[in-house]
Amino acid sequence: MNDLSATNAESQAQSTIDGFQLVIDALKLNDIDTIYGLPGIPITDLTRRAQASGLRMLSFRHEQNAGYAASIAGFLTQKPGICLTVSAPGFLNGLNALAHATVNCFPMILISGSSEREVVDLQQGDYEEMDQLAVSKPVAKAAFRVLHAEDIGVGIARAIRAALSGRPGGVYLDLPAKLFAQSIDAAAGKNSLIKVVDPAPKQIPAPDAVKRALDLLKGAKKPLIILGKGAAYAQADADIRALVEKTGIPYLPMSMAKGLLPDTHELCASAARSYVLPEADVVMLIGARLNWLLSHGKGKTWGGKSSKAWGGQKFIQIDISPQEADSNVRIDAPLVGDIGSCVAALLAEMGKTAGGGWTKPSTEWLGAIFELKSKNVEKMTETLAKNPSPMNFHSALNVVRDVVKANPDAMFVNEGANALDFTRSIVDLYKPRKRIDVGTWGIMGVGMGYCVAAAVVSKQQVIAIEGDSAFGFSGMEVETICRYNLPVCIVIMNNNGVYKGTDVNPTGGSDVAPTVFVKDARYDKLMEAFGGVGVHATTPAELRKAMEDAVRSKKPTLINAVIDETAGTESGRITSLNPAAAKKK
Ligand code: ADP
Ligand code: TZD
Ligand code: MG
Repeated sequence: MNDLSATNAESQAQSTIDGFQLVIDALKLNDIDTIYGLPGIPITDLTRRAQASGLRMLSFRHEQNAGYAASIAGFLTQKPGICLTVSAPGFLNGLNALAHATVNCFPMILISGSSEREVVDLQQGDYEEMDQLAVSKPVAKAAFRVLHAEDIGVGIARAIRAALSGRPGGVYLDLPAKLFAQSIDAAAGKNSLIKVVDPAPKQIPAPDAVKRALDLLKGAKKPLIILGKGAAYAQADADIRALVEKTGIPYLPMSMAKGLLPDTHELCASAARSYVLPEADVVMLIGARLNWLLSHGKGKTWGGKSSKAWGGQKFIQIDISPQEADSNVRIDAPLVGDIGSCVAALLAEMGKTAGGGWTKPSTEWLGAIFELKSKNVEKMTETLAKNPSPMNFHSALNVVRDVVKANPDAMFVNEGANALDFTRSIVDLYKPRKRIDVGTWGIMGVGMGYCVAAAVVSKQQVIAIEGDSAFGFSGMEVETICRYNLPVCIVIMNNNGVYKGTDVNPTGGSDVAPTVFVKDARYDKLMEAFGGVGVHATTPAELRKAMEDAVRSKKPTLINAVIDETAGTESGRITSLNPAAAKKK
């Protein structure tokens, strides 16, 4: 080869760009910095080249966990979390997390490689054959497929917009194997990429809707604000706090809205929940849906006479989705827009009249709440101070509560049944978006994926409180946590099973009952297998020392906290959702 032809070959090579590179460049152009995934045909080289190009490529042991990581990264950052999988089975493993993202209103993009279209569509039996686009649609907010390299820019731009705009959700992007190898002219390729401008445009509420909401609120005798995870997502923390404090209205944080204002705030009514829900006359929902978690806004929880009867409350609902209002009960004042704009508009309107034109709720209402709160807090303090042997949820969580108080910046992951419900009510959070948990579906398995994403995104210590069953769904990712040396402290509330460890097989056969696991299992040894720190803790003092060591050392740590196997109840706090025959205390 002479010099001239070598130069020609070089310039030709330089003047084309392939599908792999276009995908990477399109993501980078849109400030995506991390991919959560698992390699294999046809995306192995995509994972390698993503890493080589400076993207952080985090490999998991199961796609579901990568997907949950991506979904919560989306929640925490307001950028779509990216999950990358292989075709059919890898895609299906990721699909659970995509559905979870859509249901929870988290922005996420599941990118899966797929097999040859011609073969798939004729159902000729390709390697990992599946019509993934069709399968994804019922659980995705949107789904797209790209067939030509020159369309990659558009495909990724559409996916980003769909994930972030309006009510956020999970988007599927199908990239067939052949696409990655396609080469096009480099300049044209570069030109085809789109940097999405204003992917989540502000949605300003209509002035008359703002006025209607305020009028209703002003007339209230016993107003209540409910903050949901939409409010946490919106990152309008200062204005939300100002609204609560200026109006002086007591508020209830939903699980993932805990810490939006410190849980110890004087207007926090969590410890009087069962009083404020039926008693309130006007309730303002901010980024919270009236779904099962709020008993659909009616029934006995809300003071209704029967399980489906309306309790008489009037509702104001701030939500970005115009279709959310009236989904369960009448919404008297829907306020449609993004939470930041809506809350700012309420504050501005309030500020128009002298002195805010605002009178704080009656001391009668506030006083009754404070009184009940103090009583309940006192009762809880007593319970927490007990030191039974074996340890129970309360004595263990008393320790966790202290450690979280001392480390308010730590991210807090929580799943399980009793391990979830007790933790939610006992452990206070002090800052926004610190608590991430089972979400709208009450799903088990988010734990370790959430730990990885929380550590990576926040660069803070992560503390995870896990039921022993809950942990099992994603337990193998402790290897991932050790591999990336993440500052994650996992506490397993080990009560030998699902809800409790005491069920027996009524036939007397050798199989244990369906809710029971191996007794006295040593989850801590699992962590040691990968070089992490494993601790077996049987007393609050041992648990405290182990957690403090973990936070100090930042080493991946798993503490097997031995909990009284009789301590839990069936399904934790949601026993009543079991069909009648299965109910147990
Ligand atoms: P929780 O489970 O905490 O009660 P939900 O997931 O039920 O919360 O409700 C969250 C609500 O917040 C959804 O209805 C969603 O449309 C809404 N939402 C999410 N992001 C925003 C935003 N930026 N502005 C307004 N509403 C939002
Ligand atoms: N599978 C999935 C994906 N999600 C679920 N929520 C369940 C099954 C059912 N389930 C619950 O709702 S909680 C739970 C299961 C299996 C585990 C409870 O046991 P645990 O917690 O050890 O995690 P406690 O502390 O023993 O109650
Ligand atoms: Mg358990």
